Amino acid sequence: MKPQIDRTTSLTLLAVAALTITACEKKAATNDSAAAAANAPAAAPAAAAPAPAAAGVTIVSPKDGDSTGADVTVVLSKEGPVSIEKASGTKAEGVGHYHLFLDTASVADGTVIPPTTKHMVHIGTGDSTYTFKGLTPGQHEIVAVIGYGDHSAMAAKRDTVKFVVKK
Ligand SMILES: [Cu+2]
Repeated sequence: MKPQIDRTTSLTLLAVAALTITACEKKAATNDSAAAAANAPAAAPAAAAPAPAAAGVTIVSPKDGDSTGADVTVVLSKEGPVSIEKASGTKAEGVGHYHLFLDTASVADGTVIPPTTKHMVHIGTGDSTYTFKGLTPGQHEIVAVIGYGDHSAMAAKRDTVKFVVKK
């Protein structure tokens, strides 16, 4: 603004003066806000939101150590930023469906899970339950894994339960 002063009319000078006052008031207000913000951080760390939960699956039922009948309904629950949907055949980030491995090793993250067998199940409908029927008496293990729409295992938290089918 300074270089303009010598060649401006008094009217313009008035306008400039008015603008300057407005600008100063704004600046003062900003400084007050900044001062208030500067005082706030003392309380902020305690109020900080917890880190977002990682995507994963929990086996709600059966519970680890349960005794069951020959037919075992597995109930699953998801956590974190993942959407459980019908298998689409394509990989979309954050979208998948559940897979169960019964008494067999689960695949590594990123590996495509082979087609369904008695021991390897795709819950491709997007459901969160599946019933294994006619399990033999004795101890069994189930591992739940979320896989993408293309059935590749998602790098998400897995869950494992061991249970016993009664004689
Ligand atoms: Cu699948």
